[in-house]
Amino acid sequence: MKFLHTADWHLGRRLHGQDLAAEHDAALDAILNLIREHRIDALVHAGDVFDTGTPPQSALKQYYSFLTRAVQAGCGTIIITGGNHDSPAALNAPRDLLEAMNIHVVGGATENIADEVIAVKNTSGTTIGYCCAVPFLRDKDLRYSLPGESDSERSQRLIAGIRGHYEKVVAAAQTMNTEGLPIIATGHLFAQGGITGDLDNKEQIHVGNLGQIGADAFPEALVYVALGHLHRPQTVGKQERVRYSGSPVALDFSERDDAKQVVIVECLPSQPASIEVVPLPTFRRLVRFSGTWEEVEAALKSYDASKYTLPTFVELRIVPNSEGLFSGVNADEHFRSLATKLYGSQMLIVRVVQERKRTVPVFAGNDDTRLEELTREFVFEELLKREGKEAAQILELKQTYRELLSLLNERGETA
Ligand SMILES: [Mn+2]
Repeated sequence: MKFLHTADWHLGRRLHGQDLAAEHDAALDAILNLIREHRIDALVHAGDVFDTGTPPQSALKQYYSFLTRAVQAGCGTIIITGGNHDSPAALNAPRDLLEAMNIHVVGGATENIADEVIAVKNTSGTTIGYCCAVPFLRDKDLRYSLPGESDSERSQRLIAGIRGHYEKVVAAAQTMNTEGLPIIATGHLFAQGGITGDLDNKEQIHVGNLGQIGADAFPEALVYVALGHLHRPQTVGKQERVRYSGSPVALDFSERDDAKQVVIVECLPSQPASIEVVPLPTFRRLVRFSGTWEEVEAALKSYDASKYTLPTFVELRIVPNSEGLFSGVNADEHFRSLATKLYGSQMLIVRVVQERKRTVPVFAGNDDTRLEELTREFVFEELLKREGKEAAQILELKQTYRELLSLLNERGETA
């Protein structure tokens, strides 16, 4: 069984108002080429197909067009699992139709766990392996939260729930697998020791976080675990078989220096998986220039924008110089017109942040922290403390707040 592992496409994503459809198109074309070149039997998507639960029509078109072309390129089986950004209902809506083309969709945890086990078939219709297609597991898929539960109790409950889920789904796969074929799994979760981008992504990760899972949560019977959720490619707990493919395109300035790739895996019965990491080209460069006005201007002038197919997207972070003053000129206007003069349509400044010295601290004792570096939950807790709420009350309100966030998250209305 030879399959391609990818995740976190976030089709329909906009970055500070800019459409990322062009790099998505290019990355999907590159994946299709790999499917042909490497004679891939199956495509395995570990979640976050779309950026929101209600993706734009253009993103849906991209998705369906890709699926059709992947089948034409020789994919015998396609497995799509839902991530925290996906709406399970939206992803599942065309399930019966797609099944006719051997495209299997598991948008959310299924009522009968055996429904998450997919027989992977090649183009001749021969079963060559099994995939435990586990989507992002929501609180309600695991166990309901208990009143008065502490953070660590909650985390332990979730971890136990996730472990239990994998034990059950692998047992179901083993029952079906009378031929002794390789069994793999997917997952959309935050694994222990996982490296996220810089602070920009903190909020996103925390909202979708369901406690941290170690590599040992995945039964030994799994020859490979294809993970999604973290956008930077990495293995979990130094185990080669448990890894994140990462996102195929940079979705945020925090990912500007990350390698983008897919993983091609070949599994033969009773052998460790043979794993090949295949880098994807950078179609669009995301760049951040930070420093004083003068430093940012110098960096902008010395940049080489000619190396990439698509216009470079730039974020500027300007800090006050030693006199503590900005130049009197409007920064947005100044740098945008400078970029146009230097690079024409090859560069677009999508965001200019002017960092001012804060006069009122965000919260006591840490006057350098910027609001966007904090998680929502942290800010909420600080507010409760400031209002003089008691510890027990804070615990309860935090839990309600969390449930509310996760509800919103499920509807794709946030993060
Ligand atoms: Mn994601």
